Amino acid sequence: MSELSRKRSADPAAIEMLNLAERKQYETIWDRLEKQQPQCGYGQLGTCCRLCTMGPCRINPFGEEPTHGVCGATADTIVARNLARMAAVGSSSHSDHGRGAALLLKEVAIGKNKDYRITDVEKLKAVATRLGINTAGRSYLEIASDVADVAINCFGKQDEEPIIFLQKYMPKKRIERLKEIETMLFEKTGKKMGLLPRGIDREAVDILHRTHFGCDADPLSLMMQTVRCALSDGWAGSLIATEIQDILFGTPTIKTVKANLGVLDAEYVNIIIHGHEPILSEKVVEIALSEEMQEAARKVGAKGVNVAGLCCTGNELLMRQGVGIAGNELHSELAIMTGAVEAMVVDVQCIYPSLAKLSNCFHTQFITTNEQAAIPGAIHIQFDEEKANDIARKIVQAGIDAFPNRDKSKVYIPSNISNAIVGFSVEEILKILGGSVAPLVDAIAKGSIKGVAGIVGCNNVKVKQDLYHQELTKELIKRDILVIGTGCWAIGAAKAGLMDISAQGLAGEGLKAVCKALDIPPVLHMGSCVDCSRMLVLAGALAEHLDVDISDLPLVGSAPEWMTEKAVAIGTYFVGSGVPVHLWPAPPILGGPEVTKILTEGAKELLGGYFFIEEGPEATAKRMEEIILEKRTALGI
Ligand code: SF4
Ligand code: MSK
Repeated sequence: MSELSRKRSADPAAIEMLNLAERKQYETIWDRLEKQQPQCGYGQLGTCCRLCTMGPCRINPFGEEPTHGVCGATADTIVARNLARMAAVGSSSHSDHGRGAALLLKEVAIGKNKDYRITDVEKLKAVATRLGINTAGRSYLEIASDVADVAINCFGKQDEEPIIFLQKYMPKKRIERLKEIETMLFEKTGKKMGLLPRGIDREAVDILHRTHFGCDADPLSLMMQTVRCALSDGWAGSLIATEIQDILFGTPTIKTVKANLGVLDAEYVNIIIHGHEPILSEKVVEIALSEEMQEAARKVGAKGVNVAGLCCTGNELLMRQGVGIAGNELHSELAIMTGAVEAMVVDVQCIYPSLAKLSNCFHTQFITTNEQAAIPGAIHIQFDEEKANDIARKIVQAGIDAFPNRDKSKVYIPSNISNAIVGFSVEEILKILGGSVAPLVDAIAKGSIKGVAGIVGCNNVKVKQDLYHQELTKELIKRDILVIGTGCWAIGAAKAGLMDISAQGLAGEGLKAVCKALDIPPVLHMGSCVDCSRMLVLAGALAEHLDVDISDLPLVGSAPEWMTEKAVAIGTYFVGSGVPVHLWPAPPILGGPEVTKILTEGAKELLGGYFFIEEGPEATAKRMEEIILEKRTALGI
């Protein structure tokens, strides 16, 4: 085993593949990180600006000249503008995903799209009821049409009222608190600083406008708009994606799945689906598993077609269809290197452009499908929801056609595979609790469960893959803190066996007893990145049950290996919802002392939620536990 590979990943399957990469000289994302060293210190601190052509400008972090950009912008202004733009991009990515789901629901409801259907009528009615849409005596298609209209309206409405989804899902106490902060800030500063989002598209455009040359230079005002934009993601864009995908494809139910590269099967045509939106991946799975395609695969000498997921679209498939997951984001190159992948099919987000070049070393068809993620060197098969069946057939056939070109001498699939119990939608959690959050609240009140930690986010090649995810998770459950989460963290936890029932043995006595009684692992998979909205809904249900604000609850979040702008949006909407959030690596804000203070101390006072930075799983778990204990004391439990 190469020392280098072991430094790069905590996952034994990844280590094997990294050894292979080293032997065969396949370039990986880890190699490219090395070539980037030393990385720019100004960039890491957030103090470089290239918003206009008088720049780029950089601020000296040691207080020497230059202390201002050419236009006079301070380090704090530059840091705040950069962070706001990150949140706007992250929110936009999630929300545009939600828009796609809403538009598809409308097309299905009015009969324009015949390739998709509504799978979960019960969820449709529940969402409609929550939104105040009449369901009595109406057909489910009529109801779906209205739900889609309400969702679509959240994107483009122009009035000043808060977005309907947020109004109907966010607990009243949190809405009131946000309103009070708006009023207080106005009284104190004379400046209008809104926190309640008016329209999903509007809040992102607002950031693009106010960060244009010569607009908002006030760190506080910039940060408040950042929170508003992020809230439009969590309580609307992402939430719309989750709720409508449940309606279209089914609300996840508890099931056992397989995780890690061992889900690939050398005797089958292996198709990996990577990206984010289940609109594509659900269809590819449905078509790939059809008898027609299985037979086509047998004709070329395979035993059939095997579909595996990767990243968040993998999480969507695993939650709803029980499809095995080949890995998280840092596994995407490694999966291709197994030489056993006939097609890697991608839609949007978290897809390395490097995959095109790497696929050329193999017979792998690297297939892009979305005009928002075209990648040079890939085979592009444009997806179109109205012709979904035909296009999915073409995609699967491309994989089958590649099978005879597989070079068997290049095939190496690590045998690592873990069992994971997944599918913890809020509906399933309520079901196992007997229909209400009361038993969970009781367990928290008694102290068998001290609190709940939500861990989310990516792999980041700067952090040893999965190590922080796994060790932090173990440290928390050992301390009787229930861990829930999504995204690439969830895949890391699944690969490490932390979502297996046997993980109960790693939990503290109190948490273990609760998990045994409910027959669940101590680490719950709640879905993809957009499904962080499920955690908000759960937090909202707990808060409403106790008639407190979310910020009063013993809840804490962490993104210990984060890297994308979407993670900035997620972290910020948790903070805006009242949840303290740990980040590692440190975000690019440390060059702006005022911004750092606003996001840590200021946010705590204003919002109840705030960011904190901590390095190392044990220190982080300790700090998260302290926060939970503080909240418990304040609640008098
Ligand atoms: Fe420099 Fe100001 Fe232009 Fe930014 S906006 S590049 S700080 S002159
Ligand atoms: S896929 S945003 S690398 S979690 Fe959602 Fe993973 Fe982060 Fe992408």
